[in-house]
Amino acid sequence: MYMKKILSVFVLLAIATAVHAQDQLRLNDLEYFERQGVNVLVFSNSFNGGFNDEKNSGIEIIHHGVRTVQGGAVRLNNTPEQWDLVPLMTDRKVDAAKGTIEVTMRYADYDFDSRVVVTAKGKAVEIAVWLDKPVPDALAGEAGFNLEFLPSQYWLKTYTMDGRLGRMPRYATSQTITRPNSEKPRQFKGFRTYDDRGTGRFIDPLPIETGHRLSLATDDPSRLVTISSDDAELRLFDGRMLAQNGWFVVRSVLPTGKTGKVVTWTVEPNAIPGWIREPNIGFSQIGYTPEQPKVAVIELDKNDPVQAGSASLMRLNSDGTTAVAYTADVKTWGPYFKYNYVKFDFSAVREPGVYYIQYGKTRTNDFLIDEHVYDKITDATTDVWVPIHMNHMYVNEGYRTWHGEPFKEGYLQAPESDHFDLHRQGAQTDTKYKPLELIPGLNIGGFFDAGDFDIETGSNINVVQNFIRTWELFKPQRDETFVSQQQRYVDLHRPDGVPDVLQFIEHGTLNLVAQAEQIGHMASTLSNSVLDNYHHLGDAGSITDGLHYDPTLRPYEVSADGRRSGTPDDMWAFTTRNPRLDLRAADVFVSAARVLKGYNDDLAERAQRQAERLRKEAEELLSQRSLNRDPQADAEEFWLFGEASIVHKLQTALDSIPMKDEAYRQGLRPTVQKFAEYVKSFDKDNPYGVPIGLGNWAGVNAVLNFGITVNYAHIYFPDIVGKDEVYRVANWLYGCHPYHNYSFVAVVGAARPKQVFYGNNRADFSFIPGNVAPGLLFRKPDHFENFDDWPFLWGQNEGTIAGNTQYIIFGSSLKKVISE
Ligand SMILES: [Ca+2]
Ligand SMILES: [Ca+2]
Ligand SMILES: [Ca+2]
Repeated sequence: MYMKKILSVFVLLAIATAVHAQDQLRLNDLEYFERQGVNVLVFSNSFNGGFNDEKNSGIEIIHHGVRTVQGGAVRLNNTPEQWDLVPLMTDRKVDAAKGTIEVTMRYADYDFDSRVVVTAKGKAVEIAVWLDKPVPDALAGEAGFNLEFLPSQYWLKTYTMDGRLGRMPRYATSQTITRPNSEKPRQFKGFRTYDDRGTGRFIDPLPIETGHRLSLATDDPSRLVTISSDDAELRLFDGRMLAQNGWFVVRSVLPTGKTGKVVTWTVEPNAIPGWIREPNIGFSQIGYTPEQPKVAVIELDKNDPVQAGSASLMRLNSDGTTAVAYTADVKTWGPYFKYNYVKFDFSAVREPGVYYIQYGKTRTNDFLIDEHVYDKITDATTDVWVPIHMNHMYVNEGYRTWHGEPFKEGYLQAPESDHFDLHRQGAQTDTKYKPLELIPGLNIGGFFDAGDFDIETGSNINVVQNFIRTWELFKPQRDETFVSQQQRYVDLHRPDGVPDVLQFIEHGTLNLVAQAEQIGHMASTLSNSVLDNYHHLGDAGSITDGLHYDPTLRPYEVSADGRRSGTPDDMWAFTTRNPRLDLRAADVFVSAARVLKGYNDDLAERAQRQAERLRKEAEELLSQRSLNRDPQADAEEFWLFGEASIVHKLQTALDSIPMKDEAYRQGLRPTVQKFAEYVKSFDKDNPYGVPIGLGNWAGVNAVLNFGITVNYAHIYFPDIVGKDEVYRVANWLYGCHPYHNYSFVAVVGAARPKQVFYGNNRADFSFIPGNVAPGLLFRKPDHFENFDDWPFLWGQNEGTIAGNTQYIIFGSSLKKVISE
């Protein structure tokens, strides 16, 4: 008893010391400020991504495990949009001794430099903006220091500004003014995000509140942040007034004519004392077949001690009772980035039924063990997601219209231009058309790229290829979709006697062949001509007015015959010739001709004819160009020898097996052996056993590629790549991954698929069934995330047409393996 008392005094002392140390924000070895429950990152991620303001950069706060604050930087707008200018980080200095991070930012368009110095001060950080030269006249009153708060984590929560109470709005309903366009800071490359309807004025949001001391989320300790400033006014804005993906913004305008330390804020994110993140039990939401390995991966806070013997599989009986089906010790895998991982193996349980996992106080939702759990994994994607993405069609489902027929006016020859979606049109059109001349016949077939509505030719080639591979290997006869090219009408859940995959191949081929016939070669893209309709959310049929653009009319004016308008909204075809793209198209045309023969003979013949012509012309062009080496070709070859090369090369070889003899197959054995070792290497690389990408776009495509190759390698070499390996990618996709345990495939995952995606209905915080999210986005230096209450970050939530058709191959090959 006595000894025990002494011990507890020691323990209490130790805890008190630890609590005191963890009370303070400290600059850690990974170069961010940390205390238990709070991380403050200062330009660990800078604004240099592919699409300007990706809402992933600047000063960021990860608050009790959720990245709720970002965008901290000198910005030129009250509520910056994606294409407003972002600062280039020109220098970043970390001073461990002083506990400061200093970042220098530059706006080259305005020759404007500023510095931000962030210093830990107890539980808070001081953020100071320094200027060596005053704010340029053109930015007077516009440049300010901004910090952005995630709306879905702050709406409906209470705040105070200088003692005045308020509640953060659920929907954008604050006030705006308009100002002359001449006062608007330049947007990216001079594009404009808005259509001013001929007024010559832009919209500027007014602040919701102003003052010097702001506390946000006073009713939620996990989100409470207090900001105070003596030398600058704080203004609270709602960025959603301009753009649905806007965040709440707190900002202070920089004073004009001043240098030195011009704005000082103290920012204190509240930390819940002793906070420990709840364990995330990763498992497959769609469930498990009785025979397959079943291993849950449990993600633990680094301060959360591993609980021995405490994982159980619980069975929900059909009479309403619950029973322990299995209990085992968890096995430690170890640390991976910021968390610690243990595994719970319940493979021994084979009895079909409804189960959940219990670890300590955490229990999962329920899932099935049953031999049929994989039967329907591709149905939502083929029956719903793909047909909704059919361009140039009216798409109906029951009582609901997904979209009207888009782009009835067709496509114009793009003039020489840069583009906001990473395309360029060179000075030469490489066609017989003059800039802005109508190229006839392109408004047919094809699939929307992703959360946007353009036809990316490269992706559409992939789509047709993916459907052809699916068709030739698995011959899916599923018919749930009515497709009439003559009526330009698609009706979901209405069988029409033709297998849907055949109709999808036809639909993709129609657009690609039209490009080859009308343009003479493949366009790089058929895309928006103006930024203000590129970010369209809503009915694809209303992106353009359906009337031919006539520059002799005034903007918004319609001709007397009602067929032309002065609104320059027509889509453009980007036609700079790329013979390598033409070769890819030629390959897919040959396969399409083979598949479509007997179903649509006319299209099959046209595809074959274009294949032969494109190949001949492309080879001639390439041999001419090889005298003068094409840098783009070098870049492509480099990619092939990069990280993806082993998977890519093996997949290409496996795809040829049906056309080759047994000697060829045997010749592949050493490569497949090597691949099998590569597959196993991921068990050491990370706790989840799949290739986890760390790029700005999360890695689902690489994971799916990997999964397809594992499936095919098992189909052709079951003695080298065992059946157990095919479940790796399925587990990952359907919930066994970091951050949360939701299925990355919309509606697929019995109890808990993700609920929001970056689809074209993202403004409704919704999803299109069958979409596959890119998944887990890595933020430097150690944070993975996938928001399920905020759809607008494309790098984690946007499914693409190429990726989702890749998923169909993955799912079809997995079903084949499992059914055998
Ligand atoms: Ca696009
Ligand atoms: Ca059909
Ligand atoms: Ca038009």
